[in-house]
Amino acid sequence: MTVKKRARPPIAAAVSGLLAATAALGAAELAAALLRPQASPLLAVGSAFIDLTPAWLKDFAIRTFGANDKPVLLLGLVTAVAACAAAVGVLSTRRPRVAAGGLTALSAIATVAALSRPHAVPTDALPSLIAAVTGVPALLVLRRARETAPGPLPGTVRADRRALLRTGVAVLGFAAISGGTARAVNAARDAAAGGAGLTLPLPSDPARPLPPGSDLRLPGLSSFTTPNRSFYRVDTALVVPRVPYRDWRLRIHGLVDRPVELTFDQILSRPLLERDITLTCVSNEVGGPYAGHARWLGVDLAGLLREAGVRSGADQILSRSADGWTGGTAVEAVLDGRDALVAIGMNGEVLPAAHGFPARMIVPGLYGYVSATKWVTEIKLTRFADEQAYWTRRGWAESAPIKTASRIEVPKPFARIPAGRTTIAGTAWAQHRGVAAVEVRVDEGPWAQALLAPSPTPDTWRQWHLDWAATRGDHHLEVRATNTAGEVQPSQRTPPFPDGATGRHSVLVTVR
Ligand SMILES: Nc1nc2c(c(=O)[nH]1)N[C@H]1C(S)=C(S)[C@@H](COP(=O)(O)O)O[C@H]1N2
Ligand SMILES: [Mo]
Repeated sequence: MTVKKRARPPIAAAVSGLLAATAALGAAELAAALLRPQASPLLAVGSAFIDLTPAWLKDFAIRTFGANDKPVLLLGLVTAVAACAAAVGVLSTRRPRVAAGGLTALSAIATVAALSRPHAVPTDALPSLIAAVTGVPALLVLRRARETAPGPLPGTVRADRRALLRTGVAVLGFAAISGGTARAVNAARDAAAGGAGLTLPLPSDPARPLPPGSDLRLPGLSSFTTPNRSFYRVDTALVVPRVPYRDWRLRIHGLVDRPVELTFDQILSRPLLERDITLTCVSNEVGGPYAGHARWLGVDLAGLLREAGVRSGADQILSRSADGWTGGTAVEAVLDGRDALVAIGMNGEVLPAAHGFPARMIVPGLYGYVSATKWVTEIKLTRFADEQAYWTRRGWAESAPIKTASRIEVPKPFARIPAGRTTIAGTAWAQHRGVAAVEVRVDEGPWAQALLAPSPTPDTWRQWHLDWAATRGDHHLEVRATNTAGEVQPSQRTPPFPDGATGRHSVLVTVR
């Protein structure tokens, strides 16, 4: 009888692969931190993945993971790299050349991704190349360490645990030091780029104070003004772009008579408007959270365009951000008298990095993807027929005015509430037209008029509330809004793609 010895899982080999990859990424991150953070292999691959993701998958990610979609993507990416690295490690025992080739192939993918990013420069290839130049030797050194001692039989070798451990610790130490230095360099750069210490000038045209009662201050109802910290964030940037304001320029060009280039200081020295504008994302589902209200400070975008002199035939403002994202806004909308801004302040603070520092666009009444370009560096007057913006290229509508919407925030879905008098409350918006009425019905009964809180302008949302004598049992609460043009929110449910969701929000509650 022959006893077959079961092969032991090649754990040491897999761990070696992981260590080699960690060292490779540590060195690459350090190179990226010193050259250009965007050139980090993980970021470049992740960003390329985001841009190549089909719309349905992106929709799914936003729906499923919400604001966590980016951490989830990064985690997925790291897991995939780790799996490849472990496989390369196992392979390296018998087929070192193939394993080295595998690592090199991974680095080549990252190189291509880095070089294909918008605004890429040739040196963006370096971090990924450095990853290969570090990873392959690390892999081979660890392989040698696994077989340095003579084995029990003549001509065989056996792992020398201590040598292996020593090499492993050295490789790990290298990874930790380079990765740690990269972090410190990035943190210092972010701090230098941010607007900390910057004081904003006072507006020459301040917003009127909010009318008393705009904020009903009901428990469970979102506040009228959304604090910057809790303001929703939607963008394609895997890490928040950090744009040093001293180097920042806004270039207005294309179909204009006089191209304009402005520095941040020039923006600061212009008359600044302060405006209350509620921002909404086209990806918001009925009743969803991607809407927020802020008081923005900025320069009059229409004024800037008039200075540049928009040529006839230009119908699109193609704005571009520091990270290459583009938004296409109708010239007509910006010039029709609404308060479109190049904003530098948000709720009395310098624009937070996540919301577009040093400057972003804000246009009342249009969904963010066609109006609210963050980290904006370029405004090009062009024609819709000639150039398409980021999401338009992916099938989303060219023209995307915000649809009238309303949501119930109190009570919460599936809440259990005591019988008797209670309050139903929520928010409604129809930016630039304004909300004229909100109605609520219980169990498909007659529509009842909710009481509308005042709003400072038609460009903001409005809170509403209604008293309800709740009776025992399960109830279905439903809301609909009407804008000032008399258009009632349609009952038909449509998904966000391609120009914004429609349908009524409703919640089920249990009254005890
Ligand atoms: N540079 C850049 N600007 C952008 C986006 C983006 O992906 N990149 N997303 C837009 C979208 S879809 C929306 S809804 C708003 C959201 O702005 P916020 O993140 O400040 O809430 O920003 C817009 N501006
Ligand atoms: Mo959006």
